[in-house]
Amino acid sequence: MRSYSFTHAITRLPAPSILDGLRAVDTGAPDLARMMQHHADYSKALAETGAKVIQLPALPAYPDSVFVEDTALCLPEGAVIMRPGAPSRLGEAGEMAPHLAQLYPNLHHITGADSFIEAGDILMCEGEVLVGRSARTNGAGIAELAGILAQWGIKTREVFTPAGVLHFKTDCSLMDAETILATPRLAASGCFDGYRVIHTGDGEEAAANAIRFNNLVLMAAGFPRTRDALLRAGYELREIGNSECAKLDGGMSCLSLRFTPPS
Ligand code: CIR
Repeated sequence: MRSYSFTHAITRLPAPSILDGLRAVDTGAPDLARMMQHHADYSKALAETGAKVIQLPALPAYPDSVFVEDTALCLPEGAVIMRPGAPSRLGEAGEMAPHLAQLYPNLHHITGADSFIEAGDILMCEGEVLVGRSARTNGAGIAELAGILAQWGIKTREVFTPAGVLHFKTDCSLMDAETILATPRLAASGCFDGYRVIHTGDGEEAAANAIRFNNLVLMAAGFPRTRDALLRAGYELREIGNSECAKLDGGMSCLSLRFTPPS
């Protein structure tokens, strides 16, 4: 299953400059030591599935660089380096490119001066790729990505991110080829019609950003109603502390690139 079976993940250690990371609402300074502990738990869970986890060093020049997901989309056919819509994050994409170039002979780049796209807005499903327009991702960015994916025979479907939500995947995650975990406000848009949808629990919208990685579902700790719904559905869960990344609007998906490079 290309949408959740992976041999590799890339993570990046948080830097002390994380204190300057972007956030919609200031709920207090993230605690770097606690974030490092959560990050270690996260990497350990990924590795537990048998995947190779490549941990890149901290990049203090980019306060949000721990959120590597936004820099690239990696598929079995090739990888695409994004053009983040947040000006302070634009350079993170170039920092990721040489690492992916070692694994992908087929490395593409979003290049248009008016094209902006962050991979937090991209949900890779089994038979299609959903891309949400957001404050970080615009029509030109989506069109450029869709052109690259079309060369590989992959269908792109544009969807909308709810107002005030950072990224499309802030509000949803793929659980398996047929199943999406989503907030009721996003699922109500109809974008998951045809999929089985598991709703996050009442008041637990922040649990929607989870990941399926091989046999495991990694979810943020502290959301008992969503956890129980996923357990009832039969998923093998790992709850990971996310209190510090949450202060920066980050969650489980943001912390890694997950992929199987071409052999
Ligand atoms: C930002 O605002 O860009 C970061 N503080 C959080 C990025 C989270 N990334 C993601 O949802 N993929």
